[in-house]
Amino acid sequence: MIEQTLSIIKPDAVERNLDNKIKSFFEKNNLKILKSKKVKISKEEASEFYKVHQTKPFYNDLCNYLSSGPIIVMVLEGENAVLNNRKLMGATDPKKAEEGTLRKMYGLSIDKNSVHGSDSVENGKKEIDFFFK
Ligand code: IDP
Ligand code: MG
Repeated sequence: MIEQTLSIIKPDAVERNLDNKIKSFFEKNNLKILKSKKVKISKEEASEFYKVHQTKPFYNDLCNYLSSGPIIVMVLEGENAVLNNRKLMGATDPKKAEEGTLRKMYGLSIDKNSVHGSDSVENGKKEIDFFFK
């Protein structure tokens, strides 16, 4: 099934100018970049975006982090885009991510893990609307 998913290049990766490398990695792996923009969001917007994690101990740090610098938000499209993107990203903790995944290649730590990807088609739609509606 052709799906769409939201991808974010997080502040740590934007800061290190990894955006072109990450974008070509997606394109080489059957994910077409339909939309892309660089934005800086407020802490309030980050808190809204990561609302599902509001009860987690790391929520406050996570929202501070996502709003700490420019990010690049993208709509990716392709066959099984949600799962494909999750595989390309690798495990949340870069230390546990498989070789050849974005987080293994570029992630610095569990919080500065370079990329975000939607975890379902349904959440992908919500996340795409959040940034592009
Ligand atoms: P995901 O990004 O792989 O989908 P989630 O569990 O949805 O992982 O968590 C969202 C983000 O919250 C992660 O990408 C990571 O930056 C951060 N995070 C997750 N678990 C922890 C933790 O145990 N400590 C600190 N940050 C965490
Ligand atoms: Mg998640």
